Amino acid sequence: TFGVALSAQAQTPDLSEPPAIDGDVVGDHGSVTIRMGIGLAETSPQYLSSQYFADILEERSEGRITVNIFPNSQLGDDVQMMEMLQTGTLDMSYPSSSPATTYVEELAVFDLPFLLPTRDAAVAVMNSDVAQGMLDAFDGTGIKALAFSENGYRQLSNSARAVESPEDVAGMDVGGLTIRTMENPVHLSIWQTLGANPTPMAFGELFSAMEQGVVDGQENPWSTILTSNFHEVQDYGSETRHVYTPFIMMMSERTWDRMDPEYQELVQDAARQSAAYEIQLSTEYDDWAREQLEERGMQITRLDDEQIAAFQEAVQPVYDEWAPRIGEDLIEQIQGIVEESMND
Ligand code: KDG
Repeated sequence: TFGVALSAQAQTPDLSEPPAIDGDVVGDHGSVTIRMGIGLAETSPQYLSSQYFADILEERSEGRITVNIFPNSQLGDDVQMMEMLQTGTLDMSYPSSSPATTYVEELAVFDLPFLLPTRDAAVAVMNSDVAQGMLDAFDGTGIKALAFSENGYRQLSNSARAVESPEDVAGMDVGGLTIRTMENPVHLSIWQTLGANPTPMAFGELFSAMEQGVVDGQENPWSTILTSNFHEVQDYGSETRHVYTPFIMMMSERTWDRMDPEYQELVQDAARQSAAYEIQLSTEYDDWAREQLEERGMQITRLDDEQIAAFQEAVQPVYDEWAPRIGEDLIEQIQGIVEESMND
């Protein structure tokens, strides 16, 4: 309808055009159709960059490789879609790294709160050999991990009250906020430590859970909150930036193994290029999406350094609990990359 078309239009900022598609046309190795399931909506950087991925493959294969994208968790949530990749019932997916820790435990390093203070630092980490090692570690799981991009900095939203401090999350007299988390134990630990009542839940069920009051709130980047229309059921937002979550572009190993090496190389190439474009779009969305949410009536609390520090201090027990399990060496390696990027 008219209203829908208007709001969809309003929900895309003035974004960079995708880079021109370069590289040679590949040889004819037959027709391939790739079904790709994603969690987010058609206006998200995730979808727009997946479309670019599809365009690269289509153009460089002269139409022999087709990618069909299924948005809005319509084929399942991140956990289910990764299982479908393993069995070969789905060709590609694009989950957050957090639910993928069941396959590659080291990915949990990204779930540690306040570890990656700037986007440059996060990108430096994702471009590092350490991160490439995490992608390679999927070998043998039935999943071929192709590239990191970003979901981005997660922010808290809820329907109950403005949150400026850990005490507001815990709610002292009134009780802790009920917060949906991703299916990931470090995230559970973060929200338990802050005094909330965390409930892991599939992303696709989240909107109605908030609408029906099953949970008070959730946490996701502003772009996701906007493009999934969470502001319709969430009055309050807080710019906590508590976790930077990567996305991982993934393919079923069965699909990968069926493709000619030249096609494989093209897919790998297109994944890297579209992942870089996704990070660019996601960056452009960040402040813009927050402003859009404010315009749509969400009351957003910016936190100053001191207020952020209070959250950081409050979640210290999460490090104490998880650092030994994730690996002190790995954490130090990541912190080294962060420091280097901050000194550049
Ligand atoms: O496709 C990715 C989304 O399904 C998911 O990762 C979004 O961050 C997300 C969440 O909160 O589940």
